[in-house]
Amino acid sequence: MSRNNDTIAALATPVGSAAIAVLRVSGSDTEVIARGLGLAALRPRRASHMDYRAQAGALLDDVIVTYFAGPHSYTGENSLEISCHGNPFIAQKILEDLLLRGCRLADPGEFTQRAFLNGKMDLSQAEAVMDLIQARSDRALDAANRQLRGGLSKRMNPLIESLLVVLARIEAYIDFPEEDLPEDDRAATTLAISCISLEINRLIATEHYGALLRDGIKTVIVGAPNAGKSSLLNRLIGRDRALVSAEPGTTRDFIEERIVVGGHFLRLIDTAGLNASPAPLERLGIEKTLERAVEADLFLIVVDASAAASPALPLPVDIRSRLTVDNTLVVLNKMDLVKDEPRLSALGGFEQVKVSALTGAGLEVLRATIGAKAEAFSRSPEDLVTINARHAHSLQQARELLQAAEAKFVGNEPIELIASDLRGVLEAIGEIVGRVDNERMLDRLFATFCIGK
Ligand SMILES: Nc1nc2c(ncn2[C@@H]2O[C@H](COP(=O)(O)OP(=O)(O)OP(=O)(O)O)[C@@H](O)[C@H]2O)c(=O)[nH]1
Ligand SMILES: [Mg+2]
Repeated sequence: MSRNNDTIAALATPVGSAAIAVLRVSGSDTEVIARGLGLAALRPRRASHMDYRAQAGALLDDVIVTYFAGPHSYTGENSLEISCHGNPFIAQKILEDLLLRGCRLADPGEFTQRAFLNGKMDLSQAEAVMDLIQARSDRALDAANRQLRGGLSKRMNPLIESLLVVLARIEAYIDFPEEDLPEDDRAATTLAISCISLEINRLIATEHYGALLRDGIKTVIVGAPNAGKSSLLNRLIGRDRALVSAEPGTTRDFIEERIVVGGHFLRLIDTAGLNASPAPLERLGIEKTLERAVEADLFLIVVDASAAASPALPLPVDIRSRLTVDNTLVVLNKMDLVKDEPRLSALGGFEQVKVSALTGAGLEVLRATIGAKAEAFSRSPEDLVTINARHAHSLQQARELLQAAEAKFVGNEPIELIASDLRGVLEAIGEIVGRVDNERMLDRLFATFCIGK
């Protein structure tokens, strides 16, 4: 028995009091353990209500046990799910008993790792399981579900196929160094390499979107002191998180909260008011604000619309240079104090929403507008796949090797050097789905090429 099919057990639900807790068992001894628990008929996917008795005889709980026969299980192995009452003490007793019965405590992610090793899913799908568990917005959920159903693999496979074709085409000439690649093959190879390169670039470009889905759209609330930034944050998150006071310069440190607006996951950041002549401590806060603001995705510029003077903002150039029509929303706050139209010449170019953080007026419109902004600037095609940092790393490696191969190809360098680079590209891309299918490559090589030419 190897470490890859010994029998593992773990609590599958969080530790804490709940209606139920679920324990999982998977591996080669599953049947023996199931019978030991008193499950006589091992009928797959049938839930059995039974007493759970520890090996020593003590009654621990009444439980529901479901047996899954491999390969039609999550891990691909025979496995069990045991639902007990959601008491961490009971779950722990059952887990200890399962260990006594011969299970090993599972490592983190080990059930999914087995699913991967047993061919139930590829690496990108295994990663999608994590994304699914962590999804915090409709969009993130959507992307994770797509990836779990093989979205990324579907994009990778044609790439792998084209690379195999290119390799097949040129590798046949390795054994005939005196022969030049015929013009047809040269042209086809050049075209294929640029198509592959285009697709790799397209995929790399989705990394930022993936980060937005996973980590949230970084939305920074900026504005002059006392404009009502903290009041707005509190309104948007629905509780009094940030300190609000009539005294300017209240917020010193930035405050970050996560919210979902219109199906988008936002990291909402309240910052210190931008004061042109700040006190020393205030200055530190402002520096932090600037740090946050330069890397923000979305800007909510809060303006006190009731201020007598035209509320032109002392927006530092670092921020001003980042503002675009797509990523900026001007929030005219304190509308409850405004009798006439608010004046706002300096920021006239940006979309504006009138609100009162005090009364809550205009907040629904603001939410909808933020949602629309988030939508517009993170808009992506239907077949969108998003990549994570690991995928990006592999793709960048693939891109470098592909560029090297291209340069060698243009420079008429020896085919074996080009082929070696391209095999590197194949390997880098294979890492994404977690397989470097050399056997398939060889089959393909000989199947598509007639060497007797
Ligand atoms: N009338 C009215 N007062 C508001 C509104 N929003 C905020 N205020 C008041 O304005 C003052 C400043 O509000 P804050 O939310 O602390 O403003 P801030 O922009 O976070 O201020 P700093 O952190 O000091 O930069 C407080 O007295 C709030 O009660 C509003 O919509 N209407
Ligand atoms: Mg504040």
